[in-house]
Amino acid sequence: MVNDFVDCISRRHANEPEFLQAVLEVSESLIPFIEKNPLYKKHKVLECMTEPERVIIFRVPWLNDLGELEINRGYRVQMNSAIGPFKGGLRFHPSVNLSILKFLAFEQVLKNSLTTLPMGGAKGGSDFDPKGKSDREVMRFCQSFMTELCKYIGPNTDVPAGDIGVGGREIGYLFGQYKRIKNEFTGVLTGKGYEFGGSLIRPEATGYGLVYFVDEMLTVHKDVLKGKAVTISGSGNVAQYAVEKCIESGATVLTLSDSDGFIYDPAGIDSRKLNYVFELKNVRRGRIKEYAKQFGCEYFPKEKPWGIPCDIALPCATQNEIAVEDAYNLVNNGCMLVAEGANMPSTPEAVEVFQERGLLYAPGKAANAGGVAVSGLEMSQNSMRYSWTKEKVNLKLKSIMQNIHQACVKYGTEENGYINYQKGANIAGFVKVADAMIAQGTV
Ligand code: NDP
Ligand code: 2IT
Repeated sequence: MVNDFVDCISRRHANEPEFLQAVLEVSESLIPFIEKNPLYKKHKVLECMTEPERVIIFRVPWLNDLGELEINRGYRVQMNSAIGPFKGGLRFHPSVNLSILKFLAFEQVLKNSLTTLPMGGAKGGSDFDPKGKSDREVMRFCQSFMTELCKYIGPNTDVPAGDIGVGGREIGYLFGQYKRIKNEFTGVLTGKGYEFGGSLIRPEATGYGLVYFVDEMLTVHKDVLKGKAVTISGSGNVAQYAVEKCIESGATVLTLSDSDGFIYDPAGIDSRKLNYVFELKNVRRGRIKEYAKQFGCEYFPKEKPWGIPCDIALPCATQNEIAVEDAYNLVNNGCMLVAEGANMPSTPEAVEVFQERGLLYAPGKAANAGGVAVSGLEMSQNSMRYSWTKEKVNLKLKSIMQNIHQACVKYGTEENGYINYQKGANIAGFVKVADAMIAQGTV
């Protein structure tokens, strides 16, 4: 089966490298498991899961501030609805294409299953670049995007949220347009403002959840975050709240980055400096190099932070940001744990290095599931027309991250005791979706 499946999938998706990468990574752990469970083989579940239920591609025309017409491309990949309505973020970034969104939607299916909440998997977005655009331009773009997307989503059908380039501002504009067109106030998006149905802790959830997961990984080895040196990439939503939780746990965060370069602050990013980052990135929408100027530390243009010695690395920017040479740098400098805040930030060769050298390595679909988990909790609160306190949502988030960790240990512990979190997350996420697909006769 291994060769047949791999040959077939490689041929079918030769022009979709990121999607192929994600599928091959998952199949490596799943195929031996499927071989031992003939029902999944008989129903060709994996073959079926790698074909989206539906893909929507559409034109997004909008007017810039000069009154000129601009055209972008919009997408929604509705990958799998076996265990709940389609669910997953929207990404606005010039690199967005079908391959990237299919990889993200495929990962989302397994991730959402791991949360134990009833959510299928999807991803969408556009090649629109919000950088350098005025608020009004972003608003007009979001309105045009939603004018088409609203035909295919709904609180019981498909519930989008944020991802790269889509935060509270964009979700607000998208929600407003959906409400205007449909004349319905419903939980059709998550990550909304608190005043109009957003859950408390949703903005914090991915970063906090990542650090809760790291805590669990360390606990297995009778170790703690306190006193650890941490390198983080990115400086957006996930990175910011990962820093906040690291500070709270007594760890020292040394780096942050954006697509232009990274800052190295040997004294550590404290709460005062983090407040500066919040304002810099979320209000002024400036570049991370301004941090170096403000606090008198080093800035490395066009470089990634993986050469800085650390105990723990948390990639929180984008896919394939840790190449094999970065992995060797991390390992040779004494890094003991890598947990992915971003989706698929480590290349397959980098993951091999981590696993061969016995690092604690957690893939994004397990470690960053806190974001979509609290999105699931936002959906529940919207259905009840009720909202829970910060404390309650935070406790639920922590318990979900602990359960995901447990599931990884259950399915991923190898004979020599090494916890292969990648294998554990893939199998644990797969089983629930596969059983639901077979039961519904969808395969
Ligand atoms: P943001 O848009 O808030 O921040 C993204 C950060 O990553 C920015 O600092 C950005 O720099 C940097 N970045 C983006 N693309 C690139 C690139 N091609 N090369 C280098 N740096 C880049 O996004 P999020 O923080 O929400 O998302 C970060 C990662 O986390 C993504 O992989 C996303 O899929 C994943 N994720 C997000 C969740 C969420 O709830 N938001 C949930 C789970 C995972 P610049 O500003 O220069 O572009
Ligand atoms: O990759 C992800 O899990 C997200 N961008 C969050 C998706 C969501 O629906 O909250």
